[in-house]
Amino acid sequence: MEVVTGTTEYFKGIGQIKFEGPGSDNPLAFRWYDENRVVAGKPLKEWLRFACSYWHSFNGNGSDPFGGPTHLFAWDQKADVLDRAKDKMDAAFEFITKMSLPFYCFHDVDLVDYGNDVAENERRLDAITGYALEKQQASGVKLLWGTANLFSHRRYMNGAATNPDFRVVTHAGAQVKAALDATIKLGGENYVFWGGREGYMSLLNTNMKKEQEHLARFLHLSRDYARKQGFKGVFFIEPKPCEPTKHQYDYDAATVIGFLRQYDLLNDFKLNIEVNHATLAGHTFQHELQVAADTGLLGSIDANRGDYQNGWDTDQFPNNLNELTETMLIILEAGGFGGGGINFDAKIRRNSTDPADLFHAHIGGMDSFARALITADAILQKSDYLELRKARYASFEAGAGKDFAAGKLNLEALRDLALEGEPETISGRQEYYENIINRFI
Ligand code: XLS
Ligand code: NI
Ligand code: NI
Repeated sequence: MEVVTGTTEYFKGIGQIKFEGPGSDNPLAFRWYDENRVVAGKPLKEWLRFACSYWHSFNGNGSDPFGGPTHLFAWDQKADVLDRAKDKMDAAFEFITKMSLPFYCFHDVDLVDYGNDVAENERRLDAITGYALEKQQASGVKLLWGTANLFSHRRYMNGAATNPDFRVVTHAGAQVKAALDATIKLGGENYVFWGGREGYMSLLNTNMKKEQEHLARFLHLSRDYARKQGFKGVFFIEPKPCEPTKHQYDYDAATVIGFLRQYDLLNDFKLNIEVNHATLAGHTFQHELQVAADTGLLGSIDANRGDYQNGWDTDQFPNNLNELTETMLIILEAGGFGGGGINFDAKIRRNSTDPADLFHAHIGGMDSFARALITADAILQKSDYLELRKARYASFEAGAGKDFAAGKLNLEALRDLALEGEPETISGRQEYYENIINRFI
């Protein structure tokens, strides 16, 4: 990939990050992410399909509830809205190409500031996506997914598609229409719905059934519009249990799958599973991935991690090899992503203020995933992991167990078979399985 800079170079002194192998002592190099290395029949770059998230990397200014911005961006200075947006895009493509990230993801309002005028917002988005198209063509970087931010503007404080006021729903519709147009124009491979405020703060003032019906209706309209415009990609729902609402309707993977089934959306929608959302829902990330994979709906992931002491979506960069190896076991067994990839929905800390910090964060995330994929593949190829798990269910492979699984036995038959006596105990061997992971890291 060619490095693409604008007239100003924003990350001066940092060149393109290269693979140098585990022996390298260069902190600005990949040790494991050799994009062309073939694992399980495909190069790493095709398995992993890394994406940079525009909002964290180029808009996230380090502010928190206790203090204002600490990241003062050189690309965020000009007075004119579009000039500022173009500077930001120059910085974004410089970073993305220096990192050799094949994809990026955005919300409409990440690319350019929105005001309250619907038609003016459409013009702004159209202008900046024209510029993005040039950048994509010059670099070969592609859009993994686009989305609309339906949670920051104050009009969405009671929800967007699920707002009790229809006039707010119309604004959500206008915004999604424009975001779909932008995604299609840029050849976006997928489109995401994260329902930040699609939920409630109190059931006392909420008609949950009505709101969920409106959400389903809204998704149907969006799908129909995009298909009419020729969009061939996948729509993703990104589950999250809460934050900013007390309860979010897309609570977790199982809840979303039930919703998609109930409202006849299974043909067009898959899931975008985020690590820290899984843990907020009281699950592991692996659990959420497995639920999605078992239904054939594992579309994409938002990679990050929470903090063991903090109960909110801290969006830290991933670095836990044990957990990532378990993750990659599931993704490998599922045959990869259904249209998506790995979007780093993650941010550097408030006090990470060197331009190099953004590079270290992404290098760490990409290397961790690459190493986890290589490790998981070795486990599947060289260990007894799959055989052992299969053997646990051997009693369903023949005789009465097989008949039961095929629906050929009734409850009375089970009772009669139980007369054969008490089964011997069989170990679940959990410690043995855990050690397999460590053996191959
Ligand atoms: C917030 C979500 C958000 C989505 C995109 O928690 O993760 O960043 O990925 O709207
Ligand atoms: Ni996310
Ligand atoms: Ni999140």
